Amino acid sequence: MRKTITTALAAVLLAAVTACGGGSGGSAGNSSDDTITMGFAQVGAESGWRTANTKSIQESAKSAGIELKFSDAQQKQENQLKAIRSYIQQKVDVIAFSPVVETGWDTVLLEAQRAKIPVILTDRAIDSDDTSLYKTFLGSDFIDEGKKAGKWLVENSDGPVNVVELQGTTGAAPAIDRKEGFEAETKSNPDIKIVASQTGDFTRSGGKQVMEAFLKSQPDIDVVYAHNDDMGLGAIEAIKAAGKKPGTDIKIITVDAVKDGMTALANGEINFIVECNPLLGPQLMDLAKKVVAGEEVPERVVTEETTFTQEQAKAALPDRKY
Ligand code: GZL
Repeated sequence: MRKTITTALAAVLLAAVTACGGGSGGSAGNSSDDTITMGFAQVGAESGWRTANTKSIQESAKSAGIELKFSDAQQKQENQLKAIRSYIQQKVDVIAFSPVVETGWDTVLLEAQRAKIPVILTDRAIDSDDTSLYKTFLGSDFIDEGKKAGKWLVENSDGPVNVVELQGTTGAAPAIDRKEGFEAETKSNPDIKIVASQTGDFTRSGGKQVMEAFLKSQPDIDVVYAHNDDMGLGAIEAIKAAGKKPGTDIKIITVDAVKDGMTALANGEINFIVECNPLLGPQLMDLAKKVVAGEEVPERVVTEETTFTQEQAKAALPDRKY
């Protein structure tokens, strides 16, 4: 009798576990049918780039038939950590996120691994020795972006050049790497000096505040290198308020190429923009389907992007998607 009860209990338990392990590809997903559920932990809504990136992810999930759970961390790592843990609790099929900073992710990603939920990094990378913590990283080469900015300056300057740098969020991969790339490219020219460098946190208000301080503390500024358009646009406001002409008295180089930045470039208030493509949604959804199905994916997917001069911006603006 006891044996019969035990066997029946085991069968019930097995059925329960199998039901919880629903979702396609045998992952931990809890979707009742084959619909993939993705938990996405976004950095925030700090810039025009982020807005375009969020729109791309949300629209692509809809087109791909992927159920999207989405959170905005307001640029705080603790909020991203909370969101990822919530997705683990909800047993989503796949987690994707753009790490606001490079460090502090190993523990939560181990929790996802133990829960058998695959993770995809998009936009920004993490600094971890354990590459098994995520399936792939889809995003730009930020060092290359910094090099492109530096190369333009080397090719378009003659004699001593004092540069002030508006850095992105402290500890963020794009901030660290865009600085590294720019310095690597400009160190070949001893006339180019970075006389001041401070974070504006990738926001327009941050760029304006830091530029106001630079204009007071630096007697002779020739160039602003801003790690994104939004900080560059904030710097333009500060430069104008100080009675100077942005793009002429002080040249400006930025990264992103969002519509507001491209408009300032076309108007001559910015001099050069390095593109950083935010439209990662379609590739992310393709990668998610492969990962959930247990298919192999490349460890690194680098997004394609270019650079813009004033003339190129004028030509590109009418068709610009973001
Ligand atoms: C870069 C992205 C950066 C953008 C900023 O991939 O992480 O964050 O350059 C955004 O505009 O805030």
